[in-house]
Amino acid sequence: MSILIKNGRIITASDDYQADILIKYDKVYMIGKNLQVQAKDIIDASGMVIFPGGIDPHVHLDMPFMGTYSSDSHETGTRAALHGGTTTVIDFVLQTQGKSLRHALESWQGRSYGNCFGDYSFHMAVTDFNKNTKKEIAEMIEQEGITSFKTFMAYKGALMIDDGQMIDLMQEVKSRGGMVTVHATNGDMIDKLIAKHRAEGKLSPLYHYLSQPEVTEAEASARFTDMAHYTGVPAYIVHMTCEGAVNAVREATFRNQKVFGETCIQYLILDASLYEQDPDGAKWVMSPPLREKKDQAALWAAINQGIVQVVATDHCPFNWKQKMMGKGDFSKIPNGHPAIENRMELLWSEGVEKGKISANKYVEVTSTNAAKIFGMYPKKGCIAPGSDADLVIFDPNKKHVISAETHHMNVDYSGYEGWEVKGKCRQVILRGKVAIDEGKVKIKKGYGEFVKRGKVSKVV
Ligand code: DUC
Ligand code: ZN
Ligand code: ZN
Repeated sequence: MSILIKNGRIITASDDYQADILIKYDKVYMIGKNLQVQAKDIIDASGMVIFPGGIDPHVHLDMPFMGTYSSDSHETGTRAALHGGTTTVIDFVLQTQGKSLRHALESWQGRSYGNCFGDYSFHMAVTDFNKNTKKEIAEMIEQEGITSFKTFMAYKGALMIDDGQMIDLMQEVKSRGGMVTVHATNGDMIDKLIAKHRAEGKLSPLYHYLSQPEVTEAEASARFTDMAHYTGVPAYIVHMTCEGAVNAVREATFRNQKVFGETCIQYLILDASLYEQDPDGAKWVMSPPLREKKDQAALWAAINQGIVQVVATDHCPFNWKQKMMGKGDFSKIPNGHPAIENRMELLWSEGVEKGKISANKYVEVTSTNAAKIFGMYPKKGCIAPGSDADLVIFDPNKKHVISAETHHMNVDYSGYEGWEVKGKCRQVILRGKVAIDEGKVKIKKGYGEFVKRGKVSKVV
């Protein structure tokens, strides 16, 4: 099994050059100018750019949440991801408070195993850290290849841990070579504001936004980075949305602390004015909420400054009927936004095409940095001999319009309906197989493999 891709413009996190790529079996075998080699299949990539398959390290597939389940399964979610150039996702296993990590892992394995089109891995969300859970940390890292542990500083009573548990968890994870990640918002403040708005009869989607002001995220981000500094654990803040959170991470980097930042595509290009629509604003009810234009500017700058290293999605789709569980009460709207399929094309169009980030930076934040931070590099996240042949052959000139009518995610609306995008994935290759060819799926359910990840890498 071999594929020769000819005449493409190869873009990695560091390089940008014209060459041919020979794939043998599941790996990149050789890269060179005008390769004179035999191959079973030849793809002419003239006029195309080729970059490493996208890695989205923040998705919630088939996740029980707020009285329902996110509407993309591992099957539909990873398939939609492939359509949009994302070849690997990292999903979140959620511990049920009072139960073990193993119990949660088995439940996620049961729903995902044999069902994925694309490659996938898991973070473990620790929602109840105690002496039993503590024993399981090493087991997750050593036996399961789950090396990152997610925490929530909000969603009290369901997911949140307190600062005492946080410090204990950080110490254990550090001693075992893992990383702690966080949903950094001040849960108590948010709960207070939600209760206040509800008591005042302020129930429209706008009050979701007004219940989570910037300070709730800035404060928690600073507190988290301080705790990570105190314990010495490598740390990662998911879905940063605002200037205050960026400043907290910048502050931490002054003391040369290992702290990484992620934002999501929606926070770069959508803003809080969408919440003025009622009930349509429910489409953008996610936590943290969309912010202001000044925050978008701060996030783009933070990407270029290397403070934010990853652009993910926090893909957590709910159909409109599910969203309308919160009709007349914003606090009951399931939080989440569908974007797993749109991230790569939107970021190219809004970021590279509009001159906000370079093409190399694009590869860094959509693939390479996530591979490095989460222990998958150089298997994933680069185009080099020996790496998995996960490649996107991308037509930078092809325009298209995003719509729920044509997308592949299992959700009946799009947060980007009518949005014109320049640039489209033409072929998506996963471990040496063409998975998507001009919009057609060429692989079967179950092709996607679980990726066991390494300990926190020395390459970042
Ligand atoms: N935020 C969301 O919007 N959905 C899922 C979980 C989260 O933190
Ligand atoms: Zn979150
Ligand atoms: Zn999330």
